[in-house]
Amino acid sequence: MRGIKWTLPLLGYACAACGDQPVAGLADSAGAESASADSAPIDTAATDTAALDRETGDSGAGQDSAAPAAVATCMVGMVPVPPEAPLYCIDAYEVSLGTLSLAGQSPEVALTFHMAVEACEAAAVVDESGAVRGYKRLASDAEWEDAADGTPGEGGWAFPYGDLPVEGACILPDAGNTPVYDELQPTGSAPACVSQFGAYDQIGNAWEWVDPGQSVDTAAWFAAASAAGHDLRVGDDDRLYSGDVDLSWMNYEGVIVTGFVPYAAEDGALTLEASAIELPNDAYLSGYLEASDQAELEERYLPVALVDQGDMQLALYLESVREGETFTSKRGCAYYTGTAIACTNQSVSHEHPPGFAGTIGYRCTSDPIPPAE
Ligand SMILES: [Ca+2]
Ligand SMILES: [Ca+2]
Repeated sequence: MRGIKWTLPLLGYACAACGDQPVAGLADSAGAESASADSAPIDTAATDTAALDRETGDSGAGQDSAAPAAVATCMVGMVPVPPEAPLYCIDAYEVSLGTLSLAGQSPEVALTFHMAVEACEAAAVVDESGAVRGYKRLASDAEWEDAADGTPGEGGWAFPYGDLPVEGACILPDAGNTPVYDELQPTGSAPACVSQFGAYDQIGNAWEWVDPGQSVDTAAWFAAASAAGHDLRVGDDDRLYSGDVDLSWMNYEGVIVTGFVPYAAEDGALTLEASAIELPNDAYLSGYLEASDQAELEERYLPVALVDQGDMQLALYLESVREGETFTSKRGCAYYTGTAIACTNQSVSHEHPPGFAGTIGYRCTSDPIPPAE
């Protein structure tokens, strides 16, 4: 029997007061649901003015047909990336009040990934005349990151405000990961936490759902894993077999599974020995299998289930019914987890299933509005 070295800390039942790490994210299910109840009054005038200044740098753009150098613009509340030749627009603030991008509001949270996608796709892009010019979409990983790092494509700052962390700039816990805030803060209330393009609170305040544009593709996972040298096979009954010692399990439902000692049985069937853990009633855990070199597998995760075999033995099965399931990204950390050093524009977590509804907000992007003919 050969031992398998786990490469991830195994996670636990969602804890109400997790001193959670940025990668864990399980505390999203705890607390903060009441924050949306204490929204500040809307200051649309101030918001609109600020947004317009950022969007166009020219309040007449789009209306003056004689302006030869007109560029595409963004609707009120969105900022162009980059301003000089917008590739896309992004909400300047975490979404609040349904689908709006406004300063001074409590961010929408407790939505699933699917709900965030639908909310963005239902939000009209409206031009200065009030005409609908299209609809928004949930920010993709590339869009979200470039809006934060200030450089479209490769490169950019590590933090919205620069390349060095500044404690207190964004709405995050302190350097020891002890919360400074006990609830979500109004959007845009940290004046230093703004990117070069004018997007506020990408780091901190609410976590944000972001679309990685990937879904479960079992064949692609096996091909990539094989190419990377992993020995992993699936039996006729979907049970997984391996002589590989470099795989790890990532929990899917927010269940604590510390205490597992994974090992490969004699025939190579992947099995976890559950010791000193509290199994859920059905002893069925749905999650992902990942390899330690996951980045080289292009962040593909294999959908697997742990199935109780009795005697505290859990077998790993491929969960083929999840083929095509959307992956999710979660970015930016939150007021209750992460630090100024740990939470960068480039950090990304993929651990939540698309149906998870915790303390995660979102922001939308859109195509720019073309200049008037
Ligand atoms: Ca970039
Ligand atoms: Ca945020």
